[in-house]
Amino acid sequence: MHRLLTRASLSVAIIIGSLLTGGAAYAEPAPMVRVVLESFTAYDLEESGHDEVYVIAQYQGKARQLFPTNTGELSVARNDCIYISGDSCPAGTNHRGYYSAHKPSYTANGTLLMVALREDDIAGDDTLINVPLWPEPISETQYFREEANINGYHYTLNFRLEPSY
Ligand SMILES: [Ca+2]
Ligand SMILES: [Ca+2]
Repeated sequence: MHRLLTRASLSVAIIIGSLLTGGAAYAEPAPMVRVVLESFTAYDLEESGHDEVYVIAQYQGKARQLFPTNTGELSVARNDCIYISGDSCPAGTNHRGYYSAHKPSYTANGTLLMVALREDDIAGDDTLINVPLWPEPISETQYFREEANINGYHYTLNFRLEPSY
């Protein structure tokens, strides 16, 4: 009887082992996430005439500017859509392309990561959109579509998190 049980346990172990091997064909969740800026649109400005905007990622007390890549900020007018990657600009907006952005990777361990669209101002920069994230390991890209239509301005911000190894 003891011998039979051992044999049964062994065959179960072999079946489980082959299932695990099959499972390995799927992508393992990545230990890091990469922030990829796609676009943002200024439907209505925070100031009159032009806003001077930039996008940053904040992680563990450090800010990394994603856009523009040469630091500083970009002057945008009402209805400008700043395109970097991903979905095309909404119909009726003024498509402004040929831009690139930094794509930093962060450890996916649930630590707070904030992606923010900000407006340069002498009296302290204005945060137009702030997206708090607590990234966990992912195996598929996650898309973020944020919109702020408050305090007299109206912006959208599109970015994605990609698995990063
Ligand atoms: Ca301002
Ligand atoms: Ca300003």
